[in-house]
Amino acid sequence: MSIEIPEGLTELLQSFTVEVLRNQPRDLLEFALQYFTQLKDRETKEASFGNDQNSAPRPGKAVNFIDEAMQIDSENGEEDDDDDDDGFLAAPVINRFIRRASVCAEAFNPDEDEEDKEPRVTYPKTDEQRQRLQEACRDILLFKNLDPEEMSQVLDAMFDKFCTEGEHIIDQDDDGDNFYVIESGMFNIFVKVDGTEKLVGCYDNRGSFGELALMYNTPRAATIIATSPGALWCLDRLTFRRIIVKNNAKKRRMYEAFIETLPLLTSLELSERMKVVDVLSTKVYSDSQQIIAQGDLADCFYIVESGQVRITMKRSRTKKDQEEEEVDIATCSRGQYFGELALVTNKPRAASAYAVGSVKCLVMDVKAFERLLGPCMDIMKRNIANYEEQLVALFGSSPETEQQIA
Ligand code: 1OR
Ligand code: 1OR
Repeated sequence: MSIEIPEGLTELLQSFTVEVLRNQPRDLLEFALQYFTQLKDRETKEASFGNDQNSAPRPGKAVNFIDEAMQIDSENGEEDDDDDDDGFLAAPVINRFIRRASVCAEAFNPDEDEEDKEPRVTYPKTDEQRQRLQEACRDILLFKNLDPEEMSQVLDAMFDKFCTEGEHIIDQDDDGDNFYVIESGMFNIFVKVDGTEKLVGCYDNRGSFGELALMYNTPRAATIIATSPGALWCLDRLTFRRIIVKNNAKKRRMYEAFIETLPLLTSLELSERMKVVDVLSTKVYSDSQQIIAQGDLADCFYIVESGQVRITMKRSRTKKDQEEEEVDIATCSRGQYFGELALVTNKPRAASAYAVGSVKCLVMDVKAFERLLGPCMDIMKRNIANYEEQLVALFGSSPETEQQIA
């Protein structure tokens, strides 16, 4: 007796199996349901764009799509650590896709990018609007690693939104729709602690929010309420994922191996370590250039990627002498971090840092870091005890630094 195996069955099951093994879903049935629904949706979408005249299933092609769609673990919202090129370009949940399409004027040009099947979003802007937008986006960490073409696509896709005092821009636990860049206005951040909302911070006419739910496919982690009239620039979920999340995947691949070697982060889960990469940027310094100035306020810390960094401290020459000299107190090389002390103690910078030769550092913005990985601060706090011992060994006791460490 011969049994006929339908064409495509083997590939279909193979692809599904690969995704199951990659994602290790707890609920296999639910995962299968999502997988095959997305597969079918993709096929329907392609057919309606005229890309697929032949409506027979093409498992090989579909697998790529599912690769993108399923990279994020549907069970707990955590990312799959095994990212590949398209890994983090996760497709949106289907109903989101439909909702987005009805809200935005999307231009689709199938010739534009063969790889890129998602419709491009463009909101026309006057020169004046574009300039304001560029200004608002200048310091946005997530945009820092984009190439000019990607940045231009992001600016095209952004649209403005005016808000009134008291307006809820984001409610905790909702699904993520947009990423927001502040042009003007004040906003409070609330996080639920034991069922009650706690004010954990605010934005004052600058900054951005709403990236976490879009990056990690998780519910909104905080509530954001306008406390004054304001103007926001919004970037839709699809464009955010297509450009920013994909770009982060590149960055992860670049830094994966290095991050693995950092003692500071060894206590973190692999997925947490990869999130660290999402919030870091890089800076290059030339020989003797100052990286940190003692006494300055701090908003980031550094990890040396290459080169050496000299840490110095100002000291009076004698007890009576008003004149100060800078004394070398430490050197940091590849893999070591510095600039964390001010963040942990909430004090100005305790020392200065200078590049020795050319230096490349990973820079961690503390706010981005904290909202992702609060516990890492605790690890640093533990390490700070060492400063006190070294301080005594180097100079005898220094009340000023002791106070900072306390
Ligand atoms: P989202 O997409 O989750 C809410 O939507 C946004 O609030 C979130 O992205 C962040 O952009 C922003 N914890 C979580 N989210 C925060 C926090 C935060 N601050 C701003 N957002 N904090 C930790 C509180 C325990 C405050 C850290 C300074
Ligand atoms: P920061 O944010 O205060 C300066 O900015 C950084 O220099 C500081 O964080 C530390 O990361 C780094 N005492 C204070 N800061 C030090 C020290 C240090 N060493 C490195 N940094 N001591 C030297 C210990 C070898 C104590 C003796 C003066």
